[in-house]
Amino acid sequence: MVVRASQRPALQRSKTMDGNPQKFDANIALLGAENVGKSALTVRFLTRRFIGEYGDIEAIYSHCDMIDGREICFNIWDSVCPQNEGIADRNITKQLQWADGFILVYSICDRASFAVVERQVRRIRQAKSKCAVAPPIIIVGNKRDLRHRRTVSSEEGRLLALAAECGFFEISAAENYHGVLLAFHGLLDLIRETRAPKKGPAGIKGIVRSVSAVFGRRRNDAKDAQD
Ligand SMILES: Nc1nc2c(ncn2[C@@H]2O[C@H](COP(=O)(O)OP(=O)(O)OP(=O)(O)O)[C@@H](O)[C@H]2O)c(=O)[nH]1
Ligand SMILES: [Mg+2]
Repeated sequence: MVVRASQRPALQRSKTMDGNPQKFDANIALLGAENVGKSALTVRFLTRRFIGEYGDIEAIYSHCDMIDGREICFNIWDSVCPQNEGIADRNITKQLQWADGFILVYSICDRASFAVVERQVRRIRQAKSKCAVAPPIIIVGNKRDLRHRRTVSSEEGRLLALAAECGFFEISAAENYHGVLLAFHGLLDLIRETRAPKKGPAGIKGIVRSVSAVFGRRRNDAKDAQD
């Protein structure tokens, strides 16, 4: 079931700014195996609270905040883990159309959930060829408060992120808000980078400057030779 908690169209990639230059929309999809804490992370980010049990509802939430004097609207798709690979493939197509960036969550005490994230990274990166810009990904190892039951080392998480050019955080939604905030804001920064206009080739002024630098140096060299 998909519950929409926002007024904006659910399956539409966010437009740059809704006509308001001060507003920035970021569509974020949370993916991962069952029970890893996707809903806990979402609720922590939205309300700063950890409530313990969340059910298995799929929902898109909207949350706006002023960050550095600019209104930022986070649209967060808290997904449920697909039952099989076929559904996962269909879902990823929809999610890629909608999302500006992904948070892939595993539990540090559930090895199988890490394997799910490895597959999801591959799936997103393979589908990347269909997108104009590769969507940024943050990998989150959750349940850090249960490190005495850890089955996935921090190193493994970091290496996966490094290999797939993703951000990485190991956090506990249960223990604190700050780590969750860092993960969401880390992804926001990456999304903003993908939307920033790329620098074009040097303009006419740059060319004029470099040409005159070359000729200016030649003139000086010739003058030095004469002296
Ligand atoms: N100890 C601990 N428990 C957590 C943490 N985050 C979530 N949980 C617990 O893990 C269980 C699953 O959390 P959910 O947020 O429902 O996980 P989910 O990934 O949304 O699960 P599905 O929607 O069923 O796929 C709940 O009992 C949470 O209380 C955490 O950081 N530490
Ligand atoms: Mg959930």
